[in-house]
Amino acid sequence: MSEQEKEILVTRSALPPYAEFIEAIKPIWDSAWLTNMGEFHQQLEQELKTFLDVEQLTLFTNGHLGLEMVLQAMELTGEVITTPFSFASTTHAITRGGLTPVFCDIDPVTCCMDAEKIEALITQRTSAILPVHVYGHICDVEKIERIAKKHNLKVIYDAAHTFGETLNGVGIGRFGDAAMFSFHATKVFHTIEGGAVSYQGEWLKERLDCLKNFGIINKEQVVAVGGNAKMNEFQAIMGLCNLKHLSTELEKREQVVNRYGERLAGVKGLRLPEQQAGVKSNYAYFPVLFEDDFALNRNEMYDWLAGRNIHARKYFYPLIPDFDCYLEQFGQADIPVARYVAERVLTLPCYGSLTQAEVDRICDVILEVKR
Ligand code: T4K
Repeated sequence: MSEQEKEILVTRSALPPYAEFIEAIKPIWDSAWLTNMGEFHQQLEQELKTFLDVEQLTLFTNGHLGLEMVLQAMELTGEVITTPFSFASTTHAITRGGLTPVFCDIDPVTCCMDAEKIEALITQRTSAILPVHVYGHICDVEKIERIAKKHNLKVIYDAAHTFGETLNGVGIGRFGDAAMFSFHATKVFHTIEGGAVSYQGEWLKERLDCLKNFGIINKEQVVAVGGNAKMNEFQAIMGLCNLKHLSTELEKREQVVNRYGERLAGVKGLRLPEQQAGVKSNYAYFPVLFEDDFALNRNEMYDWLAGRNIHARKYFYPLIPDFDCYLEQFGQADIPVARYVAERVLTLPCYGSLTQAEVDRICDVILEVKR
């Protein structure tokens, strides 16, 4: 297969050198300790606390269960204001916890929840706000905090896309009452599957540690209806290895994003992501809006690229309230901006091992059709 025909997927997991991982897992054959908060689990938890610059952090076997369990730990009730423009996990965590999602429209530039539209959605039943730092773009954390304080609401950020990001030098996991990071294989930093919740305060640590281990606190006491969301030792070691190579991965991603910018900025009908003031980016995604004055609409462009073996993704389409499992369940959400973006956005391939030649090939295919 020639370079021009080689399949390019939206992302490709970064892996540590094989020999390094094999060496790192050797101690497991001596200890035979595979899971249940072992030595490597503890080491990764400590290293990530420092790396992410957060006060407290609890690891999970995936980000989704971390989100479900932090909502459970906070004993939320009633309604949770959230975004319709996200991965299924965000709303599923709310509904699986017996809570009702209330969908708030998004900001047209960041694609995060539009903080100006939150207050109009608050009712007597609202207990929390669950925004997403989508694509690694940061929500208006100050405004959201002001609203939450005024109405006595909890704020839980879905920070699945924001590993290692900072806002004005502050770790992104420090904003809100809690933040969930995903360490899925497709993320900037991964533990194969995995995730973590960061938060302030010892009380949440005890609850989360307990909930992720069936609600067990010692050999004879089960104090909560928990589940099994423990990260195993192989996952933790993958994380420890990947952490060592993260800065290289980020540098390579930055080059990919810069190259897209060089090739696609200023093209009529294309809207590229904007760098946010004060944000240290992790270059997780490269979302492009195909506006109405571009030669092809988003769906046509998706097919055009796929026909040339380039597999971009419609993150995030359809919107969550339009999923079959949610249709007509939560009333008509007033979300015109989210609808506009979801119809036009395509996330282009973006990962550290994507070469400049491959970025150029993707851009050539896109630009071949411009008016
Ligand atoms: N909140 C938000 C906002 C999220 O985006 C996510 C996860 C979560 C919460 C939940 O966190 P976790 O519980 O997952 O920790 C992928 C990921 O599976 C999912 O984790 C992620 N969001 C979502 C945005 O993307 P799919 O269904 O698009 O994955 P899939 O299998 O189509 O993979 C995409 C591409 O990644 C493939 O084309 C190739 C590459 N890939 C995939 C896998 C599985 C690899 O290179 N290696 C791999 O092992 O959901």
